[in-house]
Amino acid sequence: MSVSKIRRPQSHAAFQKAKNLIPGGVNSPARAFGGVGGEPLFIANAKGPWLFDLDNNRYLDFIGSWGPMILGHQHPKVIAAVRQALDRGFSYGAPSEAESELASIVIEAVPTVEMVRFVSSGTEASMSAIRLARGHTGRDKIIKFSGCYHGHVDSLLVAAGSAATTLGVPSSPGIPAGTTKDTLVLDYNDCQSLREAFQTHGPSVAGVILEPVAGNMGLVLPTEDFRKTLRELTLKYGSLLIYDEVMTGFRLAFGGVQELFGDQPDLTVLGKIIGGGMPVGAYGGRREIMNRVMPAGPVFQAGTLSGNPVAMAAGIATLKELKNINPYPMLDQLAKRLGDGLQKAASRLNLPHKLNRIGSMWTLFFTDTEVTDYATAKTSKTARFAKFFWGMMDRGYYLPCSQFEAAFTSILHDEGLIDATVAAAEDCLAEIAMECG
Ligand code: KE4
Repeated sequence: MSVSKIRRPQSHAAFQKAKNLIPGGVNSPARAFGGVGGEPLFIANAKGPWLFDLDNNRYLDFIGSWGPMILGHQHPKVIAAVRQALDRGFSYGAPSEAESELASIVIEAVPTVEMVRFVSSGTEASMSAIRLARGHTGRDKIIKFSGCYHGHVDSLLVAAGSAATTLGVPSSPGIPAGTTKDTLVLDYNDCQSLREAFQTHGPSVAGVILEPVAGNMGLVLPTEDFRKTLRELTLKYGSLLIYDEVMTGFRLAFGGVQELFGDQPDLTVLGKIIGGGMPVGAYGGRREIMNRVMPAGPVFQAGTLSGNPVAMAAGIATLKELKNINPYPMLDQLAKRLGDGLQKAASRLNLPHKLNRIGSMWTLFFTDTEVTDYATAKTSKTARFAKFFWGMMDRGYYLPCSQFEAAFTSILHDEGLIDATVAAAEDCLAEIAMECG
């Protein structure tokens, strides 16, 4: 597997030390560079659109903390809000008005959310939404889709069964078969298997959870038919439609995918941007459903740092700024400029590629197959992706360290930076084309 041409001794030393203290030297496998080889860089600090590693190399940041940093790093308004919050204390274990303030902003922004509960991660939010769907419907089965990731929720860490109507099996040690026996895994954008699954299991399906625009298999868009079939079947069988907008919420529009497409899910899962880089997750939906959550209702869910006042302050400042500047048209135009540039470069080199993009989320796949689900995403030549990843890293551009992740631009990725990225990519892709012969 290709790796970097640059030595980074400080990162290397930090990684050796971390590996002795933390499994794999990282606190999340997504950062371990497993999909691209080599060693993870250790970041010293970040400012604006830039990351700086321990060896004082500067990188244009295309992961943005896996989505949250849509305003770039250390946005002055977010910094000021966090500083003010710190002067009021870190955590109370009691309600604070900041929680209602962020809740009001989320409720006003997301079309189908009338009430919201804050937690500390997207995983907690997905897990709680699943529990609520089961508690609200009194049913057990959940449908998810291959390639969609909703956090490390036991019942969702499941490999597809052999047929569309076959219940899933655990995809990780440590998860009892009983935990995933009620989870069905279907293919994204596959309306036929969705119909089959509902014909077989419909009356026992509590909910269907999906990324309404998928980022965790690389960027994959839903077809209109898929979105409409999801809503038609969940309404017909009385199952809840759960949009996991942890990545897309406040990213693709202020009201997320459901604003962009006009969809009406029953529950919405949020995270990332709503914390502005601090640990915040949320789940929300119609009042009649959300009032089933304890202490208003019987469905249990709790958390020591849920609604943490400092995290709330970061989220409030971030969402207020997004509402104030409405960056989405500009984000779309600049990311289009980037995507068009990458496509032109790869095409000129006759390098098989597919560029999937929506707004400021994009993925360059190294395949000549249209990427519409996990199976087609996996036709990408990941060895070429790894070469691209390290070639761009060595030129000062930090891409997501996996073919199966979405890249993000921020409001600070201006035309000059985008054009410089395209120029670097042309150089990098030419090297790959040369090596491929
Ligand atoms: P967290 O528990 O990581 O806050 O959120 C889980 C989650 C839920 N839903 C979606 C659509 C998500 O993308 C995520 C987390 N995303 C990954 C990267 N795509 C986080 C990176 C990591 O795990 O370190």
